[in-house]
Amino acid sequence: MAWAEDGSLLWLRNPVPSDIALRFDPAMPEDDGYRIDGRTVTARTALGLLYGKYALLRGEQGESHPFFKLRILNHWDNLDGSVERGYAGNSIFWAIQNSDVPVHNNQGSGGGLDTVLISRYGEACASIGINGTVLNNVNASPKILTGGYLKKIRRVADILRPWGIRVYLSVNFGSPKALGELKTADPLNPKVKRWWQKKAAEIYRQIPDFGGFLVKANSEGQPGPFDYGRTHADGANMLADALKPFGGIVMWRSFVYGARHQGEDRVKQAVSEFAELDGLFRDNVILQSKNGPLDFQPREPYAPIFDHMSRTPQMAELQITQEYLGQSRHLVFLAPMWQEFFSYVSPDRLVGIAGVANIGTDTNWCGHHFSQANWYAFGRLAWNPALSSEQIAAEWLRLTFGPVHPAPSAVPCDDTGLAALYPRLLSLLVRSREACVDYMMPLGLHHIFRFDHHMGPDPGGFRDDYPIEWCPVYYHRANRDSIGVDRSSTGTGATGQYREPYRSIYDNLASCPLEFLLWFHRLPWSYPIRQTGHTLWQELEFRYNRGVAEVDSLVDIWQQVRPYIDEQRWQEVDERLRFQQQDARLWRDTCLKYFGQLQDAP
Ligand code: GCV
Repeated sequence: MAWAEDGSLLWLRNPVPSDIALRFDPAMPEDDGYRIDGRTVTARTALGLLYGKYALLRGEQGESHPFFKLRILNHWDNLDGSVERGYAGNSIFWAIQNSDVPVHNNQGSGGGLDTVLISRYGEACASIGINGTVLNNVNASPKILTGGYLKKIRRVADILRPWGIRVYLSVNFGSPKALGELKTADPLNPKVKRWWQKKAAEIYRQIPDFGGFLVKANSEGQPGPFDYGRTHADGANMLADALKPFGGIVMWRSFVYGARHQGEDRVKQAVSEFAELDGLFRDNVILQSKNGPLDFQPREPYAPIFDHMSRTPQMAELQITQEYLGQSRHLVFLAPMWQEFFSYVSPDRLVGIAGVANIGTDTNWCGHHFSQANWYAFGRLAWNPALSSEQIAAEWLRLTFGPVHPAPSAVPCDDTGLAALYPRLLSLLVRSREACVDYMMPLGLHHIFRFDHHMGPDPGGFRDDYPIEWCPVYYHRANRDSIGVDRSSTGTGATGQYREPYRSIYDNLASCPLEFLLWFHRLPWSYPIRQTGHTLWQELEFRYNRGVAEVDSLVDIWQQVRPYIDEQRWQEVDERLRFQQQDARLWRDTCLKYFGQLQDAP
């Protein structure tokens, strides 16, 4: 099987066919959708035609329209070129200073910008319908708003515009003060308001289609309106007013804990802080919330904040980079997790979706070849959240590993053997997230990762110099007798934040789904699991072992596809799968040993 030499263009190895007819139809619905009939693409907009061309490449026919208006990647890229929670090299936007780290395909002469790379990124995003990108980390450096950086951002925006991608920035709420231009960043202070208005005007002079700001405020040490006794609404509205004349939006994050509601169960704090503000935000403010109430765990119940903000536009933030799912070293296909979220939070309630990107300067973009499937899946679900995981996985597998057309004559292009193995590969891909839950944290366990880097298990993790919400022991509370957190109405009351029927389903031990059991309930080790006939302890053992066996199956199928995949990619994936195999065992053995010893303690 042939593999494009540059090794980088993922699902776009096959060029868009050149014999396509393109037609405008002003009578089509007012969006960037398309209609494909044979090799004719029809759309109302130029962007619709572009999207349609890529849809044709993946074999689509018929009419299709974007579900979410905002389909945005969030890059947690720092200005020094590093990427927070990035596992695929450095930032593609912000160069590492004085570094000889090679940037692949660096043919661009953009004065510190790899214009070719950024354009390819734009094409890859456009091919799956992504239409916005936040270029820098939510832990934002105030410097991003200074002249030199704005010039650079303008150039990035110019490169991405032909691909239909609008540029957004994360901003530091304390910027006017941090940059030494004002003595305060109080959102109600007239000078502060004026500062942001001027800054917005300066940005729009350079980038007329600039999208707006993403803000992490009063969270994990970031400055925010609380610093001045103001509310999140005061802060968000002040920025929204500055952007409004230019059509910009503010995406204000609800990921907060340890500030105003310090000491409360961490998973309750977003609702405690934001619910009372519903209806108080300007119409160009969108509340952006992570899918779960904690922090991108392999499995969480949905975040109940989505049930509380009926008068505020909302966006869901999903994490494509696998901070808590084996990073770029485990094969975990995330579409099933995101679909699970949509089964609780109807996409109709959301105006957009954001995905924390897993993209860096690694030659294969994402560190693990299969992590590209998560970038792809994010785009496809942002376009159509009703797509099945199977369909997305099948598309991606075919585009990524299928034959390259036209096949180079020197390489025999027989994919019948691979086709025979596809169903198994596909099914393992789709099951890989459930496998990860099983070998890391089954039955609703969560956040038992090693400190700081979040790779690997540390069920006994405790440091008294850290906030308790960063310590694994806070999340399972296991002792000699029991394990789990009572978040029911007799415990922290987190179940009370959910709409019915979920409030009752989760609150009641008998109806609580097994996958959330220890998230919502604290139970003795001998608790009988009605559905399986196991005790709680036996069920944990069973699930840990099941997860490990699934990874073994992945390794096995990867051996079988070897003849049909180019050797380089096969080797690179194989090496990571073997690491995952070891790591799954490490998770199982460490957790079972720790929990087992607790029960044996005198
Ligand atoms: C960008 C978690 C991550 C942080 C991240 C934060 C957030 O705490 O570990 O790296 O910061 O979430 O989403 O703001």
